[in-house]
Amino acid sequence: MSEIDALNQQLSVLQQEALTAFTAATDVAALTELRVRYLGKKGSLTEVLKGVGKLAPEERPVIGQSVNIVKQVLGNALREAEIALQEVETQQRIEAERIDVTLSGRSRTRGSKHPVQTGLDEMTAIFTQMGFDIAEGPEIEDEFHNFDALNIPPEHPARAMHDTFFLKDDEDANVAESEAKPEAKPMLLRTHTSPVQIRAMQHFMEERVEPPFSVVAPGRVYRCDYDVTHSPMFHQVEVFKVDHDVSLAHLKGVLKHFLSTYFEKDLPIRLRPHYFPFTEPSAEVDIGCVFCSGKGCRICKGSGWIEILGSGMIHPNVLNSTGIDSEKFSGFAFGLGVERLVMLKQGIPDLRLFFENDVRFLRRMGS
Ligand code: 2U9
Repeated sequence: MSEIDALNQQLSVLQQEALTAFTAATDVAALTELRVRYLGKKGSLTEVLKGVGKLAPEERPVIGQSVNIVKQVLGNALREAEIALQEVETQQRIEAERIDVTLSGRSRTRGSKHPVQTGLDEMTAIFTQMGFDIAEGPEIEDEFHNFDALNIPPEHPARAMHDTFFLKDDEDANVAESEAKPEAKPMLLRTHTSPVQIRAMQHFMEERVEPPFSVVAPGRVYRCDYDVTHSPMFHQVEVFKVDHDVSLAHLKGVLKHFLSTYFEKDLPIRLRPHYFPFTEPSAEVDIGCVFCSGKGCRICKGSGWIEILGSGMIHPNVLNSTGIDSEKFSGFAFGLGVERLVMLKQGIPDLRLFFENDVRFLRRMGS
């Protein structure tokens, strides 16, 4: 047999052998190995090419062409086999990962609104329905808005350190201790939402808006206190109305509508004289006991009445401090602790339950 015939035969055997191997491969990785073995730089085809050197120069291109054809045939066969195997592997993966739609679903636990937030929203809504505007303000306040403007004198016990959380000087200005200015004004966590009312009044005056002003201010407040009925953070709703000739009768009418709507029954209310620095006259407001309907029980300590909030006619000094002429205008204001009202409405015995995050409580009370 001539050299060229021998080489051609070698090529044909190689092609057959490779094609058989390709068909037998069961995965893409095996095919990759075969590609290296037959078509790689050190593969069988390269081996065959080494024999070309023994041929006469005019025979060489003939074999070269044959080698190229074999290369092409094998390349095509490899690609086809690869596509087929990839398809099989994809099908196998789909099969393995198939979702069983008949399995029962995994349920997600649903969150709910915190009972205090529900109360806050319900109360605010009653006032917006009566035409009051909602006002919000900063929880970090200065002494002017939290105390001075509200006619609370420097020696008043509400200013004492044990009631108010003051911020350190360096926290006020948000600068390093070494850079803190000694004259920086003291800042505090607001102890009531009244500074929001002051800011609202100032805003109206700056914008040259004339009364009537009707504002409801809901929000978080802070006092250094913790027991069955007190928490260092709690929520207040405060309301004020300023206009010509606003009287105690307007106050009582708004209170009566608010309390009967919130407690969902026609409750008797009474005003007892009291003292607050920011109102004159001032009154504490009681409702007929929601538990015994006024007959007298353990909750109302036999009196038939439950103290619910503080109120009064805005002190002239307070009106004047924001630039409202107290000779021309008068106003009423009242403030309430949201947690206390929610506790009474829902029969919750301990204020601390609101802040312990026990899901059994939150699930039962959530909405
Ligand atoms: C302005 C003028 C007067 C709001 C008022 C009370 C009485 C009051 C307490 C109830 C329970 C706070 O959460 S609590 O401890 N509030 O007794 N609040 S009069 O008087 C104002 C507010 C703003 C400009």
